[in-house]
Amino acid sequence: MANRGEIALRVMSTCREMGIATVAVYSEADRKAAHVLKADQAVFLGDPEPAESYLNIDKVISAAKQTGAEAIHPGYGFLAENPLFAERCEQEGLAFIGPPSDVIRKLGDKTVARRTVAGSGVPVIPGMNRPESDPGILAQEAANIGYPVLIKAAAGGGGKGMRIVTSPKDFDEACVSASSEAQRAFSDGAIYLEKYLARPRHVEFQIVADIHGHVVHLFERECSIQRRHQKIIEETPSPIMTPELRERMGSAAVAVAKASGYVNAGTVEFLVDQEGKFYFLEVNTRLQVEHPITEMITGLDIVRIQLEVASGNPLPFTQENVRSRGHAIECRIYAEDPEKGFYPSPGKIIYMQAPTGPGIRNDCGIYSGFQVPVEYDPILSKLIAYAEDRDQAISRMIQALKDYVILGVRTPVPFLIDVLKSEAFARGDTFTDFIDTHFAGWKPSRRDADAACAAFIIDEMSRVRKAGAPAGQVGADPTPWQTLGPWGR
Ligand code: MV4
Repeated sequence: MANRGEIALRVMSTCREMGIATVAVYSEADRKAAHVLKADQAVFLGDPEPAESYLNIDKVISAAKQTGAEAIHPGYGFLAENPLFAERCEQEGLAFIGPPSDVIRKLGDKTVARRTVAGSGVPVIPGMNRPESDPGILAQEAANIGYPVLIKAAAGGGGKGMRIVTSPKDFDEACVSASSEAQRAFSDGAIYLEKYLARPRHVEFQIVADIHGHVVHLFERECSIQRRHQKIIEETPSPIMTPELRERMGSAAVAVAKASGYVNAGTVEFLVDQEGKFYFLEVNTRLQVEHPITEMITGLDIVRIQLEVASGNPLPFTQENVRSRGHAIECRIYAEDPEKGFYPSPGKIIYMQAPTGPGIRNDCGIYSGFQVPVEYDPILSKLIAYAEDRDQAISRMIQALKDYVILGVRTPVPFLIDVLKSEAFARGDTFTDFIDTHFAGWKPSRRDADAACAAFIIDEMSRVRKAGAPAGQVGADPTPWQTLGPWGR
């Protein structure tokens, strides 16, 4: 398992079910991490910096070889979409749990992905299909496309190097800054242009494909609730989906996978505009953070499918007999302080208690006492709520978030509760500008009230204890529920 945190634990859970022995790799900062404790074997990689540990191809490959591993699962992030790593696994005779390296390379270049898809009849956002660095040609292309245009990095995704340009006077400077950001982020400054779709929805389809040419989609995920291109809440089904649109987009996703020669699990991203027209955006050649909501509505285990496909087995279902039922929502729980611009909030987990109950899943990478390192993405866990319909799933998620105790680091749980309680979310008004529109400058509503409530209870409790236990009270330490009667909902 060439990864850490919640995704490492999640993948190893399925491995154990299948009787597959697991090898964890870890850095100095993760000596006591949960994924190390859970694995059958663990190999130390080195210093905490990713370049010396989880991003170090030589160290990860040698850990696999020294333990006799037959396969490597990359998880998401780190080396998951690095074609050189997948290629190295292939050269070393290690099964890479993901697509072939040439497919990762092809789809990693957004202009090649657009060219590949354009030939398959799938709608692509109007724009360029080749990168360009000459300012004069770019300006001409922008005029042909028509403002507003979006400048994008050919080698990137996830919003890095993106610039929205609404008028020609800002165009040249925006190209320079977009290209230099792309150079810094992807060591490749190549940029290209697309027509900018205002207020789109971000809807993606899960794809699974085996080595026998079978390609099946496992329905959609609505991922529009994002903050600075980081998804916060994901759900399935999408509030905007109709059976007809699902059939068309699902077929388009399958066509993209077939045109790309895709194998294993992947995600085809689309943008849906205000008129309900959809456009191909990009393909993510990895298992996504939000895959659990698809597992909840289909009852499938996508990691198991990945391992079966990597073993050469055919998909155990067809498009006709795969079904979805109910509604699932995922909230990502990060060590970030929502009162300080969601700035990372590393530290020691002094105490945590995860919610449980019907339809609640918690893919968790931490435990009470764990020291959250500063070197990595601060995701702690993902909380998933499943129910028969959207309203029930929302209320189930709200209750679960209220029950989620994580002391020692700040998390966006109070923010997530307010988002899920909001009218806009209940309406399904989930566009990519949702957070900026409805929650810019959010502040918690109850902090002072909570503190006052706690102070009152403590004071009341000490008075009660001094006066001796009330009649009928069993045990030495009465609880507020026994001494104060119904209080604080
Ligand atoms: C777009 C777009 C509108 N028009 N492309 C975001 C990162 C990567 N997944 C592609 N993304 C977008 N591409 C065109 N032609 C809107 C997004 C987008 C987005 C853009 C700005 C702010 C937040 C966003 C969230 C999701 C998608």
